[in-house]
Amino acid sequence: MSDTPQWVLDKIAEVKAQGSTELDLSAPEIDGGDLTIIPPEVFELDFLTSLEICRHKIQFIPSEIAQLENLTTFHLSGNKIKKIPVILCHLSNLQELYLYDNQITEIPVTIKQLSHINIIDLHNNNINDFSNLSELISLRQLYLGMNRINLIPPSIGKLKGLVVLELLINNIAVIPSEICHLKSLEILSLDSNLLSELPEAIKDLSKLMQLTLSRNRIKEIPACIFQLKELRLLSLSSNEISQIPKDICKLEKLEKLILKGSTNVVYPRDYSWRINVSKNDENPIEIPPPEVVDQGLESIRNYYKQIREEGITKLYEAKLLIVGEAGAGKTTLANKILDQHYELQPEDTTHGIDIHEYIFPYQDHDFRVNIWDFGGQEIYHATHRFFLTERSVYILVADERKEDTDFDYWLNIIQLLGKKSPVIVLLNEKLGRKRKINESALRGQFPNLKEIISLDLSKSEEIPKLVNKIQAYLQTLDHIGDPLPKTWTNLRTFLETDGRNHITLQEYIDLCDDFGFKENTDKLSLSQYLHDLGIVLHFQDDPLLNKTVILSPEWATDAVYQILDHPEIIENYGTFSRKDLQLISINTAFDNMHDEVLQLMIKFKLCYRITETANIYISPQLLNPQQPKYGWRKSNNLIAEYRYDFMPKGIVSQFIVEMNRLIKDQNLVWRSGIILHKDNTDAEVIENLAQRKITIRVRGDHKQNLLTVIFHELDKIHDSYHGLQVDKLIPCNCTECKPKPNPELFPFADIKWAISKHQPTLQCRRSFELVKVQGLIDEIYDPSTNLPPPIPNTEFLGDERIIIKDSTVNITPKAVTEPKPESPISNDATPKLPVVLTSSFAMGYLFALVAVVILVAASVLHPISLAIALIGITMLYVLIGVFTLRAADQTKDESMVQLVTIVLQQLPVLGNVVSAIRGIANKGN
Ligand SMILES: Nc1nc2c(ncn2[C@@H]2O[C@H](COP(=O)(O)OP(=O)(O)OP(=O)(O)O)[C@@H](O)[C@H]2O)c(=O)[nH]1
Ligand SMILES: [Mg+2]
Repeated sequence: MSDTPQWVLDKIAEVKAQGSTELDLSAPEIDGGDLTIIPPEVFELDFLTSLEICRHKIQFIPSEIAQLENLTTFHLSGNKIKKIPVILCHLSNLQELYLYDNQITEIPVTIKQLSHINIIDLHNNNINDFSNLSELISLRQLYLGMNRINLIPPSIGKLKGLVVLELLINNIAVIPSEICHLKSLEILSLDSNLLSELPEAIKDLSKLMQLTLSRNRIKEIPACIFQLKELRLLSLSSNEISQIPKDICKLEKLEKLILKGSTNVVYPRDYSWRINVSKNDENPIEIPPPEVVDQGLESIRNYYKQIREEGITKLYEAKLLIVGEAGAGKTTLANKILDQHYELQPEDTTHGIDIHEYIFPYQDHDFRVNIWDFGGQEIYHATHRFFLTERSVYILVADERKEDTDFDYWLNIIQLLGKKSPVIVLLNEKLGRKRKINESALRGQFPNLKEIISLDLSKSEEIPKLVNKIQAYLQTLDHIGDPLPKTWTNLRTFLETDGRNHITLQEYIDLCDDFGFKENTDKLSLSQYLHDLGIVLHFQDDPLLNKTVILSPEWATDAVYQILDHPEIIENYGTFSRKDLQLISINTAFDNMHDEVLQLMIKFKLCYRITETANIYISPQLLNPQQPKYGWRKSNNLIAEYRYDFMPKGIVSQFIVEMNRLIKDQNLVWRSGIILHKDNTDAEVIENLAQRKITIRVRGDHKQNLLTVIFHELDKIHDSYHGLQVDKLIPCNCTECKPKPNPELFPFADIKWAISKHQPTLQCRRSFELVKVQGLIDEIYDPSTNLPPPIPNTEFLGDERIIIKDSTVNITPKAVTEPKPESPISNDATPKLPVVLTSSFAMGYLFALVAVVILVAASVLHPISLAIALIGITMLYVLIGVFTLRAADQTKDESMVQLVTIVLQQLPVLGNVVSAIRGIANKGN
């Protein structure tokens, strides 16, 4: 009797009855299918033109395949095929061959017999040589991503009809010049390889519309690219490119230039997350200035147009940031830089930030430095992320006497926010006191730490040397001497002389017009550039704040900090009313600007308005540090966690501001935590700075929904710190963990990795149960929130070829037939033993096995006793298993023999042997 499952026989009968020439036996989910061979009945259907059997466990293609001589489409992706048999090449009518997501290592030489082949998709296999494909002159699309290719054969030039060539995620270091013969090529994907240059011959690909080269080692955009007149999309993110040359303007048809991030990355297949592109994948671009580049391709084109029309000037201006704990000597240092003969005196503590202008001569120019002297008190730390900018020089001042400086925290936050900006540590030996710090360890950990200087600021003779060093580091900043259009520097000089603290966006735009700016993108690029250099403040992404350009950053920071520093507000644990602001009368300069100041604070996530009252605000970092007492039922919670390599201060206070609309009881919000309430559901979110983690517990009717919202908000905050290393952990939902208040947690990175590897399950470390990856995601994500899923499942392919899939799937461009989703295969029909048996009993079985072997080895037992003991242990286990299955009524239709096989298959060691024997038996059939 045939072993072919009934559902296959039914499908075949249906095809015959309908007179269809297409048969699809694919499983809906990866590894979801249970076929280990192509059912023999299929080979009787010699009228088939299309056969699809995807996502099963098929290991080989039998010779009977040659009987299907009418096949034009053969789709066997997502199986376990190791070899393309020669016999397959006899299918001379074949036009489309899909064998992706298999384990193929070689392409047979006979493949050249497929003289009508149009599409070959072999992505995600183990192929390293594809030269045998070179004779297939009818080939239009070739997909070879995710293989082990390190060489493109020169014979590739013979594939003259090729339209799509996809070779991403391989180890290719060189492209042969013969590629220039591919005159029909429109899409060339070479991301995630080892390329540092391209052959000049690329310029001859006159039809090329899409060239993707992200994640390679390119330092300079190869000049030949600028001759590809038809190019619409060029992707270069995550390379080492520092300059976009003006020749980019020659690519008139270019619509998209991708220089960082994964958004809009376009692939013929959905690789986006197999290659794990993140939005932080950038290039170290200096020219044009990053603010111009960030505004997009049009802005880059305008920048060069302006330079062409008006000529250039150079900018010698930079920001020097002095940070450290309160009383360390920052203000004293700032004063010493401004005037080396400055006499030390008792200084008032700095409120917020003091900004000073400092000018020194440099190469016949004035080099202008904006010194930002930060108040050291803890309360100011939460706003650091707005002001600790890139492309600046940092001085971390540490008081040697107090020894209170947390070098790890400061150097980490500077590295996170200042990126490659050089850092000088100044050990201020007040009263000549010195301390040893572990200099080499710090230097190893923080490559941007340039100098550690010990010095007593009261000794004037040591100051000139220090100031010279600071000047030298300022001069080495990459943007110094950047060419800028003349209009930019003219307007910058004008703004400097403008006495106003702030102007409206319209006034700024009018000024730009007066100075000859033509494009709006240029005006915004300039305000962003000045914002980054600390010259103005313009928050372009905030709907209220973007209407004001703050010409005096100090004015704005003073306003904010005077509120936070106010004793009454501190005493009220951060609660204040709009009226209080007038009473405080922080500074007459703020009159009529209270709304803007409040909005600035909300923008900085420093306060929120209590929803139920009209004008009461709360600043969460001033809240009571004491966690309030409240009851929390621990059963049936949804648990999650974030763990940080380095945890910046203020994440939870920003979160509180963002989520304030879900606060039901203001008494249940404290400095490091919050209780949220939504639709009969509560969530507790608590920050633990010492352990560098945030823990989340959710209980109630709509746990997934609330957790989806919490994840979304926290992820948004994390994203605002580009490069923050944080892992999200989500709960295991195996039968043992699910009811527990402390389930096993899976790092989200593992989930992504499992999906990229087509691994449908992960093993719980506690119960050893296999849990479905998709099930883990479903547990934490509620699509009804309309928030983006934790793992993107849609990709947009240029000319509206939209690809929509579940998160574990492959993608097919328009030309390729999409596998039909529905299939009668159940996901996993095999009855499962209870976890107790598969975990603890299995362990017991293994233990007994090892014990018996040791006893034999030690000659305590005779080898015959070993055999008897093994059989005895196994039989005992099998009996228990069989009776358990019967008792659970999972298997009323199974015979005793089948039940024994099922139990044996779930035993460690023996299970593998039984499966192997079954596999061989099936092959034999
Ligand atoms: N003797 C001596 N006193 C110093 C030295 N550096 C700073 N001081 C004194 O230490 C006190 C605090 O110095 P500041 O420069 O105000 O410290 P700060 O880091 O700006 O402090 P905050 O603004 O509160 O963050 C002042 O009274 C200084 O005069 C030093 O090198 N030697
Ligand atoms: Mg100070």
